[in-house]
Amino acid sequence: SRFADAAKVATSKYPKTTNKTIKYGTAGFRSKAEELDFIMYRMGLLAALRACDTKAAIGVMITASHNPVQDNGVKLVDPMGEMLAPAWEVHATTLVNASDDEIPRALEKIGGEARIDLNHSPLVFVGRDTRPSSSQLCDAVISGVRVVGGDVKDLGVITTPIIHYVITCHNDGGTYGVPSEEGYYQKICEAFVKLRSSGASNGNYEPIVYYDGANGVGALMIANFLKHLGNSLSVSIYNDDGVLNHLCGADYVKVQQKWPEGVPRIQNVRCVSVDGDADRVIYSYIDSNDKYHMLDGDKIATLIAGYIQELLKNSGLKLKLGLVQTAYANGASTEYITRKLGVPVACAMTGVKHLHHMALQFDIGVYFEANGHGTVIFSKEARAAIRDAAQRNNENANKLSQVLDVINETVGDAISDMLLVETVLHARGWSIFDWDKAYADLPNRQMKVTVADRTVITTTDAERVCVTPEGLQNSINEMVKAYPQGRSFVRPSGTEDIVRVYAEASSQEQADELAIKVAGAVY
Ligand code: NG1
Ligand code: ZN
Repeated sequence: SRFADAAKVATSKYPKTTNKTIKYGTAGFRSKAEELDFIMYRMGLLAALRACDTKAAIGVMITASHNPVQDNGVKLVDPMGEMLAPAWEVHATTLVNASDDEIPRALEKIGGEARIDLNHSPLVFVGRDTRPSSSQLCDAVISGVRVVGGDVKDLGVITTPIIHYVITCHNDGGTYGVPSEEGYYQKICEAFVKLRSSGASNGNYEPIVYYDGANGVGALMIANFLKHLGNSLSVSIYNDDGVLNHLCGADYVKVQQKWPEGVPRIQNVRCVSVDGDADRVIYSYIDSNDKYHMLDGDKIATLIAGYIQELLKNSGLKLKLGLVQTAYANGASTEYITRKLGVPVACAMTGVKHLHHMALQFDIGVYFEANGHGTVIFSKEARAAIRDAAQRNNENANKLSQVLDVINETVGDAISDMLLVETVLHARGWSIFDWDKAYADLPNRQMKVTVADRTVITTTDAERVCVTPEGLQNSINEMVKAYPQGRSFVRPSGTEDIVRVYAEASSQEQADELAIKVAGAVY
């Protein structure tokens, strides 16, 4: 077989170390770093095949995002920056579960099914986060690509959103932007600086943020952005050399609802927390009464949607704006955006690929997970209409056109999202307090439950309703009834071997109580 070497290298350098069945999940493959060598190698093989299949460059990102430093993971990026196509998720699962000897046959089969052209010379971009394990795992990916004759462009330590951007620009011939890290900083920062050229302060808005880098790649990369921001925004960087995601970062702040360690606890300062690969962002602040407040993906989404809606209205452009959330969106945010702002809301399953897909139904789709992962996407027609009106000196369309350049449409980016939030606050003359008071979050609680087999739980209606095990949804309904403004749902995690429980109610005590009760019913 053409792929005979792939088996040889597997046996000698990257032998399979487990017989457990492993699945390509929401975030690709993720586990303890020491279990990943053989998976990485095989993902290198697969990426090369996918590149032949699409006749375009493919990306491989090595990261376990917000998970602890001992973990790692890998996910493939498709040619236009999308998540890997579902059929290839199945191929990934097949390839990873084959024995070392079966690799050539598995590759033949995948190649045959996809009818790929093996004469194409595959190109694969690889990138990795700052985990100590990432460099070695990256070498395994590179071996995989090379063994089937592929070329590698190693982007080194980089954020997830930058690799998505570079892949997109490379494959579309530079239409979306210059296909390099530097091109990314330039595009985004130039637009950001222009949008506040009349002065960096405005009303209650002060151009100062504290930045919690989660001790990861986000802490390194922000420095590159800052080189292009001049005096337009002052960013104090914290958490740039401790343990990754430990007691800080976007996931910690969101789930624990706590101020990140390592950032000075100063009242009324905006603190921006990113996660371990810088694709999620959460804001928080301490008010004048020393009370802690957290502004999550829902708050960010409503802020952005509200601003875009206003620019659209004032520009006279007739474009359909919509917001996409998941079941984790705070009930108060959904209420606010539908009733107060009159922007239509759709609910998608967890995982950005589902949100992204659903956002395509709008001319302008804002999508965010409550955990701070999200962005805004524009249809081709919407983009053309905005650029065209901007050229005809429509002032609001011109602003919108610059806002478009601050956004990474290929995938959510913590840093680009931060610059977008800062842009809206600046335009409105708002402090973080002004932003926060748009609506009050319903108190809520998230819990993890470990069960023998999480796949026995299946759901429908964008994960808001449990189908199996039988009777579970009825029990949840009964429990929820007892709580004013109560809402709760359970779903198996797509990234960890656990079941997640979510509950909200009119007080924190009640939300906690409801979550514990529902968790009890799952266990
Ligand atoms: P799972 O483990 O399927 O809940 C988590 C996040 C998702 C998404 C993925 C990928 C929550 C509740 N879930 O998925 O939103 O970010 O990880 O990283 O935050
Ligand atoms: Zn992440």
